[in-house]
Amino acid sequence: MFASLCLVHGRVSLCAQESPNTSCPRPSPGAAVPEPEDLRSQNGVLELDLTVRNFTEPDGSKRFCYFDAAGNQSPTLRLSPGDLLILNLKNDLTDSPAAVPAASNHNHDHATSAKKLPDPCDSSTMSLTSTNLHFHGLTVPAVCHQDDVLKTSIQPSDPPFQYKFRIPENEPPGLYWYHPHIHGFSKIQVLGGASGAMIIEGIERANREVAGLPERVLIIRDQDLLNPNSPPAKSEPVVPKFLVDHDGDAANTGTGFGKPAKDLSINFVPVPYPDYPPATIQMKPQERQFWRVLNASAITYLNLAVLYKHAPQQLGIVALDGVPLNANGTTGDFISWQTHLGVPPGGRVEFIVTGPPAGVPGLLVTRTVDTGLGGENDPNRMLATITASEDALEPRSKLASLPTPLPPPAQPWLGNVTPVRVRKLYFSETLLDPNDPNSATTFYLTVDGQTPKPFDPASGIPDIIAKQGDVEDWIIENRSTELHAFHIHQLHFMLVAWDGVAVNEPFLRDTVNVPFHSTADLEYPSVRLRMDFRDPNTIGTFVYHCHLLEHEDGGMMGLIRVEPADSAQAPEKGTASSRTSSAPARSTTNN
Ligand SMILES: [Cu+2]
Repeated sequence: MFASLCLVHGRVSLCAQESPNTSCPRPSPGAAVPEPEDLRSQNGVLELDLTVRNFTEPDGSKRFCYFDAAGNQSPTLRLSPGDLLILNLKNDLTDSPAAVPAASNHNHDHATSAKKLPDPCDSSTMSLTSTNLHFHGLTVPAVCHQDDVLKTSIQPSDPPFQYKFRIPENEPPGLYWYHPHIHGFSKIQVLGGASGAMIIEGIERANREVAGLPERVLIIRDQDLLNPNSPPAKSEPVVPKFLVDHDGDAANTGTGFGKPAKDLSINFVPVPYPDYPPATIQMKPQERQFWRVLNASAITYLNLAVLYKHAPQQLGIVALDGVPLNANGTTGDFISWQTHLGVPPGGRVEFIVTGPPAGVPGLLVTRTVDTGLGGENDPNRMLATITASEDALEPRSKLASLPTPLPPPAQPWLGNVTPVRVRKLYFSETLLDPNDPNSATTFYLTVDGQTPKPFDPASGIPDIIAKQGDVEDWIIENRSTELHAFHIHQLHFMLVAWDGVAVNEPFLRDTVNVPFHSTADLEYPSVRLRMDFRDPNTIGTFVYHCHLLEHEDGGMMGLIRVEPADSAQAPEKGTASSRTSSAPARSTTNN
């Protein structure tokens, strides 16, 4: 069932639903791209009630939706650095299948006890109806009521659970997001639509090129195919055969065509296979706008392009993963002009786009991404038409025209800090039956030298112990034949080298692709990342993982403990001493 859109204050919006208790309304294919509702902090505080619900729609699709108190879905949370967020999350999920049994030494018996509910701050309950929130990209502490995802688990019987923390004063202005992070159930909830944007205000203070621009938040999500049994459109070249990969998704055809692993939606307007009827965006002719795009897909990579009369347009990247591109403080109002923008699941890209001239048809598309022999199929497809019209409504939000510049960063640029140690980690996969490519896959993210095993939520033993205040280099290898997206909570990192070639990007990321392995490779593909543990909030125990959520749910996750600077080093998994190189890496290219 699709809900119609409605006009609120003259703008297309997702309507506040009359009965959000009975459905999870979504726009129809081809609809105008609605803007998520904005909830803004006032007098330094944003307090809101958010309810998560799930429904099986008449078409059989499983949806998960966040509603605010007014019934708006997935509102955008807008706060400034220093503001207080108070978010009361009510879990109204239903239809619990059997909960995943937690490890025997944990308090799993609580999960089935009607009388004695587990403390949501110390619960190991992991089921389809458990939930919590991760604030992706924020450098806030990984503690309960803030950004802990390891022990925090909220059950439907719990009263509203309060998230309460201050946005750090030094949080870079940009696009962040919130989504559930229950191990084993992240994919189904996010794929069902449980995600929303969060904006730390003030990007025009970091880069004056965007001052005064109208801004548009676009959230690309993926979902199960609406028409899984349809043949491809007749306009497509014939692709030899359809295979299914280890995860049961349509396998990479390597051609840019064929059945996608998942459908995409843009602000919940579905763009279903096989014809990809585009959603619609109107702009005033040749108007400059600032587009803030979140890839909230569970497994789908994006490679965005804007085409006018089939010609790719220049898109001016201002920020990636919530951090302005001029973050190293030396590049002024730097903008990187590109004709296509790769965005892994979990990643964000914020860019300047100029609307088409009157009468010129425009298209927002995602081009194919080669995810490797073992990867999913992410073919070329349309997302939205862009039509120039003098009558186009302005987006709801506009950046300030006369911003006060941000103060310079208090710490030395990460790229100028010598790492105190180098660690190597690697992504790998094994098949239950090595001779059967369709047998079950186990996913690993292993510290080199340790024994690969899937993430065990009950273990609590860190795979890596780091010190607060340190900067380290991590080399992440990919020993599997599919692309993975490395993400770590609580901090941003700098991409130092890509596949052995120094890039020394003058900006930061929190999610990065790690290229897939081919049998012809002499070495495993890798990225080298400079990891920043200097922020006082980057402390405690938290996770790093692949942001393809079926990989994360399947075990491709590890645990890091960042200890206070003055603490004695405790052992990591296995024997710690042989696991890390203590030699400082003076060069970023020699490894
Ligand atoms: Cu992965």
